[in-house]
Amino acid sequence: MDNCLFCKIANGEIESEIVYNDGKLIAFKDVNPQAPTHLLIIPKKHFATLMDIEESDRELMGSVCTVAKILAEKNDLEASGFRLVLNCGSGAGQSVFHVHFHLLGGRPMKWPPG
Ligand code: DGP
Repeated sequence: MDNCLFCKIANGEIESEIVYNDGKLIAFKDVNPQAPTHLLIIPKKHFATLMDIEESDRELMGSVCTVAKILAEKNDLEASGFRLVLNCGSGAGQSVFHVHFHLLGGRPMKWPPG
């Protein structure tokens, strides 16, 4: 997708600190971290929001949970806990319109989120 920041990160046009890459999903450090661990997990395939995925994307999107587990283990977050967040739409705080999951950990979390 032309002019999509996260597509450009996924294809290497824009630099980022990539911490995971399996060909279909990548994860990289958030440029504006809200917790000691703040990673973004994204499908390389472009979807502007979660509402753009289709039934055929079930496996791809489901695999995000497995990658979140792998990254939680790598960052020693199993015991302390962590949060996996997806903002869908500007009303929910989405600012980059390429589906991404925030993996946040390393500090206590409150509920409900703001
Ligand atoms: P959201 O508000 O849910 O759409 O989250 C977008 C996140 O993307 C936000 O936490 C900051 C992060 N971000 C924005 N631009 C860049 C960038 O150029 N590089 C990286 N690594 N993260 C970015």
